Amino acid sequence: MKQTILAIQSVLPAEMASLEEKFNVIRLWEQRDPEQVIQDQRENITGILSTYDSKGVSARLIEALPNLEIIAQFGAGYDNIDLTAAKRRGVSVANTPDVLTDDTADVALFLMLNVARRAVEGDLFVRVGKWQSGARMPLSTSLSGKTVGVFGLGKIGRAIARRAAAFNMKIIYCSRAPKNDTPYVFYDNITDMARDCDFLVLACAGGEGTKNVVDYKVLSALGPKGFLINIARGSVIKEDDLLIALRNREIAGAGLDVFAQEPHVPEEMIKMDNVVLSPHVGSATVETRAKMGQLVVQNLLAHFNGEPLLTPVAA
Ligand code: 8YV
Repeated sequence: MKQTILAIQSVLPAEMASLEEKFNVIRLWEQRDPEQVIQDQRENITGILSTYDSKGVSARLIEALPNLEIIAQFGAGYDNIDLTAAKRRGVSVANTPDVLTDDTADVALFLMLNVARRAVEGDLFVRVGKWQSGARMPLSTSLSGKTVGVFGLGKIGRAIARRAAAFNMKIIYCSRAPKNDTPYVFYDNITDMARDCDFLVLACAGGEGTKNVVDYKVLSALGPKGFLINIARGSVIKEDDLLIALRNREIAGAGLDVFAQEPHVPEEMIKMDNVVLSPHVGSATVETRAKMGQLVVQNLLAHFNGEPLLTPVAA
């Protein structure tokens, strides 16, 4: 008998098709009354396919599904899932790390290049004809020779560090504990690291442990020549403090792929010329989204075949 999977959001069509071949899939985003569908199917649902950009997998949802066995997250981060509730109910959780490491690290680099080298501004400068009419683009800032401070030296943080090293940058990092397999200098607190770097790059996990870590104090330490880059989670930054720092030019600029209340972006930020904005696209390539979808399907199949998950989230 096919298991029933509650898909909160869609994956790419090919992976959706392979999911639907093997499971009964409830396409929740297409339902007129999702709450009612969950209520009607509560006994049947044994798996959830979740994504970060959908509503979270709350304790309430987990408790409402008495036969739930697995939550397969389409993403590396899983701060949208109530892990405590999953653990309490003995529900397994899987995510999709590794396959998105390189693409997400690329986004950190493109944000650094964009904001420091004024790429978006330059594009507009040509499009509106300013260059053609003799105006001069303001000068930008070099990456080469500068210091990158990576907050969270996990897989993505390390991939960012490797790329930054290829740009002739010095790497320092801050994480819970020093890593003895890297040549980079360790900092045990983000404020000190912010003081010593030119680009503060956030690559940590989201959730309570990193909530509002980047506040006014950290931004002041980064200073008027420093850039803030965020490819982690919007929750890591106190967005109001960032707005103050950007407004008063207390930092040089920011490159942001993630925001506190996605897809909402503060109105004031949209008007700022010292910010490059990106709509949470770290993993958003055709290649990576396909690999993520395949991994989700493989994790669900492994679970229901009684095999170990390919990429389990530690309980
Ligand atoms: C999202 C991400 O999962 O992997 C993560 O943690 O933030 C992204 O890859 C993606 O936007 C799909 O929701």
